[in-house]
Amino acid sequence: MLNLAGKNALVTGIANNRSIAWGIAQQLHSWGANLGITYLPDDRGKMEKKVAELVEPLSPSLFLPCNVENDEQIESTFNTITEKWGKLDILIHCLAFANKEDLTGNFSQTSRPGFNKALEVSTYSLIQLAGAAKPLMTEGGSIITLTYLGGVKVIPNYNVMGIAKAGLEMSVRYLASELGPQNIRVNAISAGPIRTLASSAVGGILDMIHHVEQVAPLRRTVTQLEVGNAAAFLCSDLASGITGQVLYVDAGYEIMGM
Ligand code: 0WE
Repeated sequence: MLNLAGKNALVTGIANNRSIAWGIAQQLHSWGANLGITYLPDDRGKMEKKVAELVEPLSPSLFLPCNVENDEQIESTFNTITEKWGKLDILIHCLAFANKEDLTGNFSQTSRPGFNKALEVSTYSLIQLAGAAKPLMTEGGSIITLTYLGGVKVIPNYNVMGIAKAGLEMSVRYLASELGPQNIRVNAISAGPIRTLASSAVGGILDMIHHVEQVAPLRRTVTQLEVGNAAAFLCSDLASGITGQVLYVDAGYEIMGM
């Protein structure tokens, strides 16, 4: 039986009710996990209020601001986990950002600051959070991040995010190798395109979704809750032998050549 009772799970990357991280948080909660939720703070406190209202039904025992560009916020997040929980079992990394101008047009025109920003927020943050989580995962653990096919194959306009996801997937393997002896498993879920706050800001996402609906073996896209179920499996004891992997939750799209 899938059972996450007694497990403490930190979930990053919830922005609204369309976030994949929201689908994951709901499923972890439904299998009995104790949740800690982080949000990206803004100076007007709008995000804090919005995410707090959304997650209230999951009664998270921790609710913390965590901008991964801010070392103090990361330190404070993990200090709070140490104080309030004592140990961490599950870390869900659902963070990515690239400047909008770097997600369109010629990849060769990617600016150095744009490149650095995308890789800092989307790739380095996994390394950093895993490093901070390691000493807290005293009874083993499971780390999951979200990736996309654009890190393996060329997807028009994904551009610098493709490089960030390629680095992210390789980081999963290096982290899995380092943390395995401590029984900490590290895996990625490669989700098919879903309408979210991030993807809706991208031109042509509806055409991409329409394409997947024509071509994917299941003739549809996937939902946030389906990604959530895969995440629940990966961080449960049912997946105790799985680490360093990229699991495609994409209605089968990735296997197709035409
Ligand atoms: O990883 C992603 C989203 C990444 C993303 C999206 C945005 C939009 C708004 C990162 N940073 C930003 N910055 C913004 O200002 N996906 C897998 C969704 C996605 O994004 C694409 C896609 C798909 C699919 C971008 C271009 C082409 C396809």
